[in-house]
Amino acid sequence: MKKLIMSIAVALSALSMHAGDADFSLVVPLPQTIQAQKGAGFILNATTVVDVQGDDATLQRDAQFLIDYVKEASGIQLTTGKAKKNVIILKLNQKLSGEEAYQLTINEKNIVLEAKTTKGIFYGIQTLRKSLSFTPEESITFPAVKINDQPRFGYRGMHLDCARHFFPIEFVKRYIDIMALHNMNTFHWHLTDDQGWRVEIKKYPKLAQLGSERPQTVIGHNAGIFDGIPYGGYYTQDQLRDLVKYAAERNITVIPEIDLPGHMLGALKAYPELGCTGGPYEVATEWGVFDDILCAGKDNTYTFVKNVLDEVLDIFPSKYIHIGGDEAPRKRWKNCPLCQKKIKELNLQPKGNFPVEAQLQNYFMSQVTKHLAAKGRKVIGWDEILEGDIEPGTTVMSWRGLAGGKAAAEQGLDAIMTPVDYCYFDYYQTPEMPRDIMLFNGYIPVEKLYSYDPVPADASEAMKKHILGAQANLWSEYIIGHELAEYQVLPRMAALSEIDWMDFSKKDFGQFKVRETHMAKIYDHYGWKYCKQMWKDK
Ligand code: TNX
Repeated sequence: MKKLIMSIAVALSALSMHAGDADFSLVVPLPQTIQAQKGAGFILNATTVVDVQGDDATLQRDAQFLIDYVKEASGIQLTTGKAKKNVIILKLNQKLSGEEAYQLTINEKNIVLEAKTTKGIFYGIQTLRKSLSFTPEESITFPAVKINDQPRFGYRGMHLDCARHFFPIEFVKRYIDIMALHNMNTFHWHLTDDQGWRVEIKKYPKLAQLGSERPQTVIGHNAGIFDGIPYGGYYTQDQLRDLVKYAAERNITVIPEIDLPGHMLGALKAYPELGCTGGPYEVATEWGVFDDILCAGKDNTYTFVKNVLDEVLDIFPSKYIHIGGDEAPRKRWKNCPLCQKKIKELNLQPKGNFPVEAQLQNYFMSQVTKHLAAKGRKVIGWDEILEGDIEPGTTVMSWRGLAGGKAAAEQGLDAIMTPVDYCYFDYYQTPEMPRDIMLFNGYIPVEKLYSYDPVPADASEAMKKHILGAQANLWSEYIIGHELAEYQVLPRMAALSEIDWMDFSKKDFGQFKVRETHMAKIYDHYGWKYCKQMWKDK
């Protein structure tokens, strides 16, 4: 019955509307409140002007985004200017609260977009953009409404692994564009791994020269057959700086990840003296976890890591730096005289069920953390870092389920939730058969992801306080080419955006599907690939 009433209501509102009208009920993530106002709506046409109040340069730039979006979506060319009516006003208002909040007030005369910060203005503009029909129009009617909106979480993240497969910088910008449309604000960039080092480091040129190239790549799920084709690629520091700026203009902070002390074969190939055995090492040609990691017993290793990170800090101004910490086997350290000497010197003792080498790993990580803290930065690590003593102020990225987030919060540490069962976008989003591409064997359909709550209602107070938000990861062992990358993240990024933005109690998968049908038109408009399975499922 409820469903029937809903569909009648939707049908009736559709009847009174022209197909090209703006419709805020179709925006993803759905704004927190949309209240209808008395009176007629606003008619936007080629004579509408955008009035940027004040002299904030960022606001000027945001106005240009708005003008570009309207042009892309409808063909209507707006200009900036001043007017009494037929005007869209953008203004900062210190009386409003919320770092990313905005308020939109629409009536016959004008659209007023106000926020405390330019971040809020940017999201208001995204909402205006997503309300458009993306069909050529001469005029667009906006309903008379008042919208008050702000995100549930301050950390809304997407990750991209450019180590297993390299994505050219043009694609990374496209990925940032997709994120911006979905109000995501953090890009976690996985830049180094066993299969390739992808950052130019001036002090250690061999990282890019040798560490970025593998001789060949395994076919399929480590089937033992190789393609025989050398594979490589890295980003210059200029390219990275340009990307940081591009993302910042779209309110996206880039957090670089230099994965330590494991997943380091790229670096070990270039500088074999940094490993326990001294090598020689090869950049990995298969997927998985490898025994050779950085030696924690040599002073050189610490110097190397600090020097590398100093250059990374210079490129990436983010408050957080991700230093990995995942999947580092301690086999080499057990047999390495220098690592064992270090353990003795430091008088490290095993903790709980974990061997003493886990404490050595945490010593290693805490040296790095202290170095970064002295330069005003904070550290994020994968949840394995909880296996030893951890530096205060470290943020845990919880990937192996809820446990990491819980344990972190109980120790008073912040956590970012990226559980493998919900947030791994390298997994399938289509059911068992038929599957036309080879990926990891996990299955995360959009509906399952949509049901995820980073802070469940029964969570402890500690969790409520310390969970910063949710992130999804696109590991790229099997992600070859930008079309597949887009297909894997869409439409799942839209579901993630509602997880991070909306109150859990307001979410409804059926309604999300209706909104997403509209969003798919926007994806089509920009030529982004996406998976259509959600619309095939009942
Ligand atoms: C686990 S999540 C990894 C990655 C893999 C991924 C594949 C994490 C911290 N490590 O190295 O690419 O699984 O899904």
